[in-house]
Amino acid sequence: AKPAVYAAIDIGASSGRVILGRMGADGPSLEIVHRFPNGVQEIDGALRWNVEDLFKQVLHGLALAAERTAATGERIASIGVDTWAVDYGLVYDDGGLASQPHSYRDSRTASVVDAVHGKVPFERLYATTGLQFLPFNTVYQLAAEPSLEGTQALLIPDLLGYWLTGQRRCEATNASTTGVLDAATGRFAAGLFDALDIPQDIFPELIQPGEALGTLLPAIAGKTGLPADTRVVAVGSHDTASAVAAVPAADARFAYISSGTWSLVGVELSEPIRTEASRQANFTNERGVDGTIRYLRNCGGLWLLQECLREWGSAVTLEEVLAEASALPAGGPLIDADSDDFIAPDDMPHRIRDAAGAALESPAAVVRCILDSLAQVYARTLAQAAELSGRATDVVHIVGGGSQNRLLCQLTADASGLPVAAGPVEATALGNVLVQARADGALGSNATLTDIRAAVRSTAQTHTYEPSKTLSSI
Ligand code: LFR
Repeated sequence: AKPAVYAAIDIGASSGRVILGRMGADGPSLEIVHRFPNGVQEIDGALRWNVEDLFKQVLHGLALAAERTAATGERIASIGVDTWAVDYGLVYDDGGLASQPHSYRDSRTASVVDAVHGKVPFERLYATTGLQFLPFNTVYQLAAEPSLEGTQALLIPDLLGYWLTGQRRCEATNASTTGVLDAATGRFAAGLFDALDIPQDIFPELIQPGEALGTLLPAIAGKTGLPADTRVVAVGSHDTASAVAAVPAADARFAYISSGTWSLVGVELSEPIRTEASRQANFTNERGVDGTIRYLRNCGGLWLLQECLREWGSAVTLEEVLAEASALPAGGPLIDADSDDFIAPDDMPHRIRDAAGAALESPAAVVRCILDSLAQVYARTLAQAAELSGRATDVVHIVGGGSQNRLLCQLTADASGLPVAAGPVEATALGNVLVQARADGALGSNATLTDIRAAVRSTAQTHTYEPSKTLSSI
């Protein structure tokens, strides 16, 4: 019999993909069967995701995956869904959506943060959840809703899973970004719900990565051409959890940067850290696959570059502007790439010039400023992560889109003084596929995260950047 195939639905802030993952004799391989754009849209006076459109794209991708596997005689063993975190759709009892889900980039929470902290001071929130303050954490978004009555909040991957299977659950790694999950127990903190006037049943029951969510609804099986007994399996549905699961680290002495729209910079721990120093440094304790703690800081990311490229249009290509930026001298102007001022879309080059207090005359100068600044943030955050956690690190793994940005990787090695192992670019999809494969028994019995990472290492291409004083080597 042909080996089983796993379908990963992986949707980020700027694009989504439906991917087939195969477990070959020498490790996993991926085939992208459908790619579609995503982005925040101004809908009904707010920044939102058009999640109904995304679901249509998902179904189209699954139909292509069904065709593809029918042609090769393969069988799709399961489907897993991951997306960005914190955002959700409010669903009525009858399954209808109250409105298109808000994006975390919408400013609606600005006016409610104080009221939330008035009910439960941030110190207490952090002592329980260990979650870093971000103005868009789910807890603030819920407070900004005109009404929660008669609805349940389904995080975006859970919403897509519900539409595929009819089953409502709240996947645990993503639940850890809501701001109401207890970091130590991994359960919802009932006391916080009461104190914040959030209905106890606003989220459905938790589900852990690797557990089966359900099988396809007959209508979905009909639309996609997949067998109705095709299973949907919970994965690390927070994209960062899947990415970290697929960091190709050989031992525990590593730090990681999941570098995409955002940069998630940190280490993997077995217990949360909720000290005063950790709170001051705004470090977060998100949950990873197998109950691990992703002790990290959410830092600014390639969003700044993406927004500039969007503004510049076809006149500027990424490859050319990166080559020019690499040729510019080190020591140029810096911005705080981490500032909340860059969360909203539009007019990014202008905002960066303002923040830099420099003319930054060419696109290359703007790009160099962004990348120098990101590398500074990375280096600072890596040092903090090591200090706060006591975890010694010999290497920094950069995974995701940023792993392909050679200038960023080299600047990070230079600024941090640590070797950077870059890749795989598709860590998130690999983490999604491998958690499914493990649940299907394809990694042997009792496979751990270490085995998942060994599987990634067997096929992933990584490139190492040694710290240097000059950029002449790239
Ligand atoms: C990355 C990510 C981050 C989260 C941000 C908003 O795609 O999931 O981990 O902080 O998006 O959800």
